[in-house]
Amino acid sequence: MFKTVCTEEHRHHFPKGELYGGEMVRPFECPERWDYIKTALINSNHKEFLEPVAVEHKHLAQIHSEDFLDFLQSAWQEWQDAGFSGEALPSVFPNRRMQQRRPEFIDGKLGYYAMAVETAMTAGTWQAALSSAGCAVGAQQLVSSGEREVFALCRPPGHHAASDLYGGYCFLNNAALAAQGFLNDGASRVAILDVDFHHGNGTQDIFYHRNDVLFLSLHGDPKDAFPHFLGYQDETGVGEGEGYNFNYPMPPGTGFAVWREALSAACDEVAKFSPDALVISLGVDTFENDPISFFKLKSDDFVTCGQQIADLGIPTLFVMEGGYAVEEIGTNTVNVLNGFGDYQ
Ligand code: 7XA
Ligand code: ZN
Repeated sequence: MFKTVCTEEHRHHFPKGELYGGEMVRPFECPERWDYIKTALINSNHKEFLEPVAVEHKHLAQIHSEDFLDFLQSAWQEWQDAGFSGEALPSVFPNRRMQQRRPEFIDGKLGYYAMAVETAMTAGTWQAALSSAGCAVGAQQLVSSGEREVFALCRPPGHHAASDLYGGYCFLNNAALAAQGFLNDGASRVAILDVDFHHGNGTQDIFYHRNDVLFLSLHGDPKDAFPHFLGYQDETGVGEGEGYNFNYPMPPGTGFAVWREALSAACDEVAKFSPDALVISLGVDTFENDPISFFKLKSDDFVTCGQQIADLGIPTLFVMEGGYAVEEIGTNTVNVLNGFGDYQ
């Protein structure tokens, strides 16, 4: 039976709009996702829910820069003080041959810290992001204390957030904070396996120079899929981190047979690394009916995915990332957990 760390505080983040296909639409990343997952957990007898911990500032600052944390906390107020009446969205970016200097005005700051434009901030965004990080770190602490498996039902998600970048619905990198938490609590090596449809660019970037955290990501080829500018196979780490980053990009239409081979290859690397703890960045937007993705996994495939991860025999923390086929998100998520939990 899985323990789940989650909180109603996620509801403080619910922007009305997302820029998609040239128009403002209702965000795909919406509060009902959380509701469907929680209901599926209860229906599958995973009924133990725990509140998040308060993440210490010094822990946040191990993963995110101080100036970025200041920005996230004050962005909404600054946006309002500037007299804007809509939700806070970036509009101008420090692109090629432009200065990488942080502007003073909030419109410029948003572009300086954003890696994409779909993600709006509102009054409760910081509170929700902080509580989501608290779910991941609270769940990590349970695993560090001896639990074999725990689920962090995080919302908003985190894997696109780098040390000083937000976007792709992410503000604080929940999986990275959890991995760092394992190290702080005595682990020597941690692996993060990202099975979300999208490349975990933020997590990769945070640990790219490091050899104490192995990062592996299975995802839509960046040639065709968000975040487009990171996630190629030849990104293998730098300096001490060389050889500790693995990307498995796959083309449109990829089904479970091919996806599973990539999962096996990634699991082989995890086993070689022999980590003390494993963090799964768990997105179920690999599902065949996901509205913004292009893999073809079926609901039952998620059970097999969980079993394959369980085979590693490593204490494991599942951190929720994406998944936008809202009515099936609960079943697909719980299928992974049940596959893992039933297979010991
Ligand atoms: O894992 N990341 C996500 O699920 C968010 C992807 C955001 C895509 C936005 C493209 N317009
Ligand atoms: Zn995703």
